[in-house]
This record gives sequence, structure tokens and C-alpha cells, in this order.
Amino acid sequence: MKLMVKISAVLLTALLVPTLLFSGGAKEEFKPKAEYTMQVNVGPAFDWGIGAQRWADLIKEKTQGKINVKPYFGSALLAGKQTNWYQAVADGAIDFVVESTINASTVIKSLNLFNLPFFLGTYENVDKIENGKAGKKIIEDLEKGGVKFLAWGENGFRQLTNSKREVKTPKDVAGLKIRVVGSPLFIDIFKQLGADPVNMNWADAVTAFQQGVVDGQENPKSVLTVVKIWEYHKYMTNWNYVLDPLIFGLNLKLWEKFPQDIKKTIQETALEAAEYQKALARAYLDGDKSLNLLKTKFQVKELPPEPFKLAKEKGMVITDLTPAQLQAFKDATKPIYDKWIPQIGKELYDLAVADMK
Ligand code: X2X
Repeated sequence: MKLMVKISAVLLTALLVPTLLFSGGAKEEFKPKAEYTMQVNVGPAFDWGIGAQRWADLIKEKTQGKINVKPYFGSALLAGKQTNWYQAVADGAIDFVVESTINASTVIKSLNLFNLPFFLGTYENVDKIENGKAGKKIIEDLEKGGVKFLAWGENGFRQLTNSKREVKTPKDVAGLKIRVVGSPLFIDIFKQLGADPVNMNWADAVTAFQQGVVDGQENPKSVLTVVKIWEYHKYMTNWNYVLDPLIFGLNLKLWEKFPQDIKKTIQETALEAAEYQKALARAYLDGDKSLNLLKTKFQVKELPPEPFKLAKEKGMVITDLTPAQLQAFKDATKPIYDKWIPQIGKELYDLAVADMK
């Protein structure tokens, strides 16, 4: 009997030791891919593109070159089809992503919360939602579908520009042909205002502005200054009607396979790059806050130009709406809430309203 115990102990050890050694060894033998792809809709000169590149650079630096992430700008891996990013990242066809919530809003319905017209209003509200209960629910939805969320960046409050006339009232928008992103909610908003909206990929948009195929468009300042929108459109209305955050993330299964130390680095660098990117996107638009962050924390020597001052110098007519004018737009787009809150989810909408209090 004693012998039997001894033999089985020996056997067990013989079996266990190599298994333990092997699994320990396998962990150390984590073999990264030569290149991980990253989806980015815009080019490298945009605040969004700069933030994406920063994240990739930080990952490389902090993993001593082990993890090499390459941004593919201009939705190059999607043949320009920006609204396909969520599926591509969830399927693992693309590894990493720095992308707009709008471009995933046809798949993840809760992301349309950010696109309810005149709902957010201020950066404080945006931050409260992102970091609040509504944000948590949205992140759950993103991850349920297979995309690991790591940080919120920002494209920004979207402003209206056009080549035809100054826009101060909903009536002024009526009849304008407006390029919008491929999202039915944006079509609904502009139809509600009596405009003629057309879905178009960003990849085709600037040519369309140039050729006058459309009269106008809507995008945040960080996009507008880089494309020199004043070369195509004379009128800009600052109406802050929606804001699109950016999602810093990656394929969920890929995330789960990374060793713990690499996960930690990827998470920390996403937060750092997103904070920097958000400060670029908000520079000049939130008093001195983001400008100071860029100067002190991020040691930026050459600050970007003041966007609306620059546009004015280039000959644009910039219209800031009075509270009464803004209210007229809010009233005119109210029916959008009735149609879209059920799609976004009443529960999420209520969470967001509570977060903003
Ligand atoms: O297509 C746009 O308008 C852009 C660049 O802002 C987005 O990708 C949402």
C-alpha cells in the first residue's frame, strides 16, 4: 500500500512538473504578430489621427518594440467604408481602432445617444455621460459585440458650413443639400429641418465640397481647419448640435490573449493618448483648460491655430447663435426624440439625463 502511494506520488510529480513548466514556458513564449492593424477614418494631420498615432507610438515605446501597431488612415482597410469599422474590429479583421461613435451607430444603437440634436450642450455634460452610468451601459454594449473599450477620445461638437447663405434659423437650412455621415439619424435631423441630406463617406466628401455636388456639411473644428473648409464654404454656424466621441479600443479576443503586463501597457497608453487627443480637440473651445493641459502636461511647444479666428481671417462668416435662435432649432428638431429614443433605449436616455444633473 505504502509503495502504491509512493509510486502514484512519483507518477503525479512526473506528470505535473512538465505540465507546470510547460504552461509557465508557454506564457513567456507569447509571440506578438509582426504588425497589428489600426482603423482610423481620417488622415494623420487631424487631431484624431494625431491621437491614434500617439497611441501606436506609446504602445511601441512602452513594450520595447514588442507590440507594433500601425494606423491605417483614411479607412484604407475598409475601402473608405467608415461605417463598417465596428464589424471589422469585432470580427478580428482589424485589430485596433480609434474611431467615431457615429461610424458605429448603425450597429450599436445606444451610440446614437450622442447624436440626439441639442442634447449634450456642454463639455461638462459630455464628460458626465462618458464617465457616468450612461457611459457604462454604452461600453457594455460595445464589449458585448466583441470590441474591448479602453478610452474616450473626441472628434467634437459638429458645426454646420455651407456655400449658399448664412444660417441663423431653421428656415435658412431648408433646401440646402447637406453631406452627412452614413447614419439614418443624421438624415432624419436634416429632413426635419427641410434640408436635402445625402449620405457620403468622408473619403468622397472633400471632392464633393470642391465640385459643389453638395451645398454644405457638418463636422467639428478639428476636421474643418485641416480640410480648409473656407476654400469651399463661406458660412459657418456654431450650433454645437451633436458631439461625436472617439473610441480607443481593440478586438476583444485579441485583448484577452495578451499577457497581463501588455494589457496594462495598452490600457495606460490608451488613456494617455486619449487625454492628449481630447485636449487637442477641445483646444480654444473650453477656455484655457485644454490649452494649459497641452502646454504643461503634454509639453506641446507649437500650439495649433485658434480655429474660428483662422476661419474668419480666411473670409468665412461665422455665426454664433443667440439662446433664442438656438431654442428655435431645438424646437424644430423635437420630433427626432420621439422617433429615436425608443431605438436608443428609454432606459439609457434616462440614465444620461440623470448623469448630466
Ligand atoms: O465622416 C465624417 O464626417 C467624420 C470624419 O467626422 C467622421 O468620421 C464621423
